[in-house]
Amino acid sequence: MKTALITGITGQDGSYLAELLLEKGYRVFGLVRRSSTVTFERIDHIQDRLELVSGDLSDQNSLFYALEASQPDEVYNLAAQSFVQTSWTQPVLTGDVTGLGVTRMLEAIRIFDRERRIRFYQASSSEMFGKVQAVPQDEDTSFYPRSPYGVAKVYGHWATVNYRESYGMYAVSGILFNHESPRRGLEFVTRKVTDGAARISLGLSRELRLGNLDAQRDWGFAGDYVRAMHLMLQQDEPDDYVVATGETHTVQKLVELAFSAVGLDWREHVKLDERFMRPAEVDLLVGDPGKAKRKLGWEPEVNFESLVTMMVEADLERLRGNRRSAVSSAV
Ligand code: NDP
Ligand code: GDR
Repeated sequence: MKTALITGITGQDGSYLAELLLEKGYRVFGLVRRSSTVTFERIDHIQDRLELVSGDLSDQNSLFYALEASQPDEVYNLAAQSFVQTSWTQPVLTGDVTGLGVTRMLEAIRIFDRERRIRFYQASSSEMFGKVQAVPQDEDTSFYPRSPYGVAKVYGHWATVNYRESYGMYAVSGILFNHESPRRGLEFVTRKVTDGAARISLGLSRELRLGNLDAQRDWGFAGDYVRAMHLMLQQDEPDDYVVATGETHTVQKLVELAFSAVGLDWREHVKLDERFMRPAEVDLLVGDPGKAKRKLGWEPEVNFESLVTMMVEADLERLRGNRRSAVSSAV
């Protein structure tokens, strides 16, 4: 039986990865932060099969304790301040957690695991490509990050490559393009739009305020992308991979699909709002997943249209359920 330690287990990807590893018979540990409210919504359904250890990527010692408690074969570093917009208002925290946090975990593994037994996965991002240098983007495309988040991810990416080359660690970096699901945080544009369309169709809200509708993203399904993370740690040699669908769509197209899924005309409900525009934008992301397909045998299974429908339906169901429970608690 293999053992994995997942940082960011309470996040979107952490929850899907934990499910996948449990299915494969892993013993799964998760690093969780202390909070005054419970943040386990995404792992509620599997919590009795997980072992949670308390820690924080900004606290070096807690990472040693987590390694000692879990004795992992594999470490998946998914924790981060992951919202791009917030990285402009909290650039130092983003640099500390999303960037330096990677070095803290690599250092903890380097010192704890002298035999180089532990395999390490770093959650790198297509945001590292930033300002368009080539289309589509692959493992050889140069980085030009456009936000403090992107800058921090570039640091974490090169730290991972450097520890592999300096110390012979099995350390890999998955350069994942946007991936979404019904568990996506409500602040990210896909979920904001599917939740907004569902709310408006149920009469719970009247309008949806958005920023740049022209940005283009390569959107896939998170459940597909965690399979690629696992595959990257099962290879003979450590290497870095782009994970993407190879298709790109505008934010406007996302909006059109979500609103038409609930039978509404988006033009009647969507308002542009300067507050959601970014100081520097990433205009066009589309990945070339050729290497992941050839070497890992990885393929995405959910296309963009099915993803949007899945998310709208999940939001409708959740909101109808909330309404029912509000009514029943009132009677
Ligand atoms: P989420 O924002 O959903 O989850 C982030 C996780 O990190 C949460 O569990 C959060 O804990 C945890 N976390 C935040 N700060 C700290 C900290 N200081 N110490 C320990 N844990 C912390 O992100 P996703 O699941 O979407 O993404 C997972 C990773 O993949 C992130 O690193 C992200 O940057 C990266 N990525 C994501 C992509 C995507 O499209 N989803 C694409 C490419 C990369 P809490 O619940 O307590 O807040
Ligand atoms: P992104 O995701 O920045 O690509 O980072 P997000 O969904 O936040 O934005 C995608 C695009 O939509 C435009 N947009 C809006 N975005 C938000 N959040 N809210 C709005 O109202 C809005 N209107 C337009 C944005 O300008 C942008 O162009 C995600 C995160 O998961 C990162 O952690 C990850 O690394 C990258 O994907 C790959």
